[in-house]
Amino acid sequence: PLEETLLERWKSLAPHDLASTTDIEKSIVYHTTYTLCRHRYNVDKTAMYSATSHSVRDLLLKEWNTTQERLHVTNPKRCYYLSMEFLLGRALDNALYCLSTKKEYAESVKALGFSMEDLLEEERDAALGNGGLGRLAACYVDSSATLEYPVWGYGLRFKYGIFKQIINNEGYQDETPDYWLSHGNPWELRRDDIKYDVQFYGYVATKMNDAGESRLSWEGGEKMYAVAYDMPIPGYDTKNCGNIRLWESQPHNLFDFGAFNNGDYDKAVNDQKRANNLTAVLYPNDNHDSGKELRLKQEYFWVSASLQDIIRRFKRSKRPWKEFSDQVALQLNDTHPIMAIAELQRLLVDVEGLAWDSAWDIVTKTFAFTNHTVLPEALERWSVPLMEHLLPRHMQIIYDINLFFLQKVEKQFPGDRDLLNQVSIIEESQPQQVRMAYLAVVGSHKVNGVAALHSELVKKDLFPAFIKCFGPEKFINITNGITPRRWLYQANPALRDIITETLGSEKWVTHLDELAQLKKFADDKAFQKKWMDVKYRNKQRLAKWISTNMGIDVSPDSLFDIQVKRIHEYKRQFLNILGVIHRYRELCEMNDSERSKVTPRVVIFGGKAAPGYFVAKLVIKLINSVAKVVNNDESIGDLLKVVFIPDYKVSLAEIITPASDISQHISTAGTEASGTSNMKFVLNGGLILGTVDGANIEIRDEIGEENIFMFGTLADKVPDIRHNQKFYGVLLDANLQAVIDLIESGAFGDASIFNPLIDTLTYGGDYYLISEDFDGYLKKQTEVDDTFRDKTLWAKKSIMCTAGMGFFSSDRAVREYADKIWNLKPIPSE
Ligand code: HBZ
Repeated sequence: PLEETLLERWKSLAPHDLASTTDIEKSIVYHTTYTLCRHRYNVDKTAMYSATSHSVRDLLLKEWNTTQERLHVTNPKRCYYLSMEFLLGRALDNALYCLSTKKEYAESVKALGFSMEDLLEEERDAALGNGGLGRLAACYVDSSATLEYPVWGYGLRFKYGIFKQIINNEGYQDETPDYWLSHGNPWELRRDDIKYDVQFYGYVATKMNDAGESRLSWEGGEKMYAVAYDMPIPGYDTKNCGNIRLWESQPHNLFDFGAFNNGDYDKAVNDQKRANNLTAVLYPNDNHDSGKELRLKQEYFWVSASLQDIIRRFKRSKRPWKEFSDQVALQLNDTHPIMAIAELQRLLVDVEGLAWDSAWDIVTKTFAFTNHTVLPEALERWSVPLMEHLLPRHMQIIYDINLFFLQKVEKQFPGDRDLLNQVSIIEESQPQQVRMAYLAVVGSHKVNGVAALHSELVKKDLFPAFIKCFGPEKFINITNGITPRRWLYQANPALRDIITETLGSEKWVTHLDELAQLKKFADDKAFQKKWMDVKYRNKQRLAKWISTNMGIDVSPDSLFDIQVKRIHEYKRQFLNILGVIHRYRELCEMNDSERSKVTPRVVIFGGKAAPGYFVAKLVIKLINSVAKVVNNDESIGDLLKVVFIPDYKVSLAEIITPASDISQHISTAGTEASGTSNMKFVLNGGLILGTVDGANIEIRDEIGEENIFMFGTLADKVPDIRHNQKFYGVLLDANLQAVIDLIESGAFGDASIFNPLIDTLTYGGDYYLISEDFDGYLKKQTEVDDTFRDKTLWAKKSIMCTAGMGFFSSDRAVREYADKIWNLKPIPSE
């Protein structure tokens, strides 16, 4: 450390704020010259975006440093959010708002000959996630930073994020790699000094420690480096700055000179290739376990590096190990980081020399687990032979964890063999499997679901036997939330401004409950007009995007009906497109007078299918085939348009979300754990058409059932219906049969290609209950059409939607985590 007098000198020289637009201009020119090494004759939009971002990053780093200093001095309990995915989207606009300096930067950029809008469009999305789970992590770090909680995210720095989706000429999805770092990434900081060894393979040996006791030790195998990259996460209206630390894999032996000198060049580069591969790409499956060795390697690599980093920080505090859980809370975002449980136990026992029981006590007080799905195909299981091969010592530890746990259960419920089988972490299949979710339950002090219904299903369907062992208190609900900063303040400036004007302050941005005051204005004609004008402008903005990027003209006077999310059978985009075909059929049969009464509609889809998910990809193809026919049918005109927006991502969601009249959240009841786009649409004054599933239920309770269109089978009826279908087959709804007939007639091109999709309705049962729910769906759609024609009523509903959304702020959700799970207090920046 530097001496006192030197410290003073450093302080006096510390970079100052960029107080004037001239300062900002200077800073941008500085970065253009010295960071990018560009001459003023050679500055394009990309360079200007980068220089501006570096300038803004300076401001963030200043806050980052003071935040770290504050935490260093106060040394509070900290929480680490372990998430394989952080679906952050773009950073520049968000940072400018958080630092309340957007206006000044826009002016400076303009003075230098550019427009801020153009620069914002230059930024590539950080798309290090699949969907809801990854975006949730991004919202939670935003709220943690804003609320000044000492929370860091830990994840992986994938070179390639989720693939870029292209819709080819035949209407199928193609995938291309998303090399998001091609122009560099001004929002990250590589930390060459923060680097850990991570080991794989090898064997377990018995060794003597200094005290002459024998200890098990993991030897041999292969090693890689994990190198840290930090991404500062600005808080809104605070000087606090959060952080996401992402690990990149690097070869351990930079070059095998032995092999090289022997002329074996291939072997020499082998190590490097393997290491570079490890964090190269994010697995593109959502809600589906791939079971691949490389994935398990990624998972372990990430949790091992993160735990080493966390332990190093803890050790600096010189506290005894028994205080670890007073200083550290670890939140496991789904089963992906569950190896952390075995790894912490290993580090404490094998490396730090703690007794098994003391170590296990620490582990179970430190971890908590969030479950995001009850779909069986999504629950991770790893085969025992694979685990023994890749992580031999961890496999032993998992066996021991299981043994001690089962012994306890046996003691509590003597002779209950069934119970032992039900709760065993090891599944007795061929080969044996490690049930990661069970390991999570045994190794955590709290398990939470992500919406009220889901949390009930977690108890009832996933872990019933564990309730017997641990009691119900271990299982809690924390309903998801979204950050109002990105999803209203930033994405919908026009709505933001009238809300602020009406409420008289911006307090709602961090106290979303304030929106309830809008209810007073729901019947106010002048306010309704302003409100619906904003919606109209947002629809125009989206229509313009669609026209420019896709060459399809849609009218903002039509009802905009949107379903954007990952393409998955359980989310039932198939139901939506079947409904569209039904609508088209009806339109075709109408005369002019009947048509004149129809509510014109634009049906918009967006979302990626996992590259290996055949049926989901066929749904995309069907949507595009229908779109082609409908959009080119001149007799239909504006009465119906169908649009599949390619490459749906966070930055597109920011344009799409504010533009909906209706959005669809129509999963088979009991399958969508929560959903978070439903919250985004309603927050922006969009009504929703949804099933009685996930957070739709709580949205209904908050905004009032008169403001939501709900239909469909209830979750508790689903199992019986599926069971009956097995015996009696599926009787297709008559309207649905007519729709299928139309597809099979070749109306949308070669019908045979859709057979595998149509088969999912009948062959072996209609698992997602499309036929069962079809009639209710169509009826609700008719109600939507009728309601939309009553502009006053619609405006009122739209206002009531936004007004009722206070509860769904991620600020509320993060506070709940802090209070109910992490036992964490904010550390105020001022
Ligand atoms: O998590 C989603 C749920 O489907 C959604 O209902 C919920 O709102 C959201 C946030 O809680 N789950 C995912 O997005 N899951 C994944 O993306 C995923 C990715 C890789 C996997 C498994 C699941 O191996």
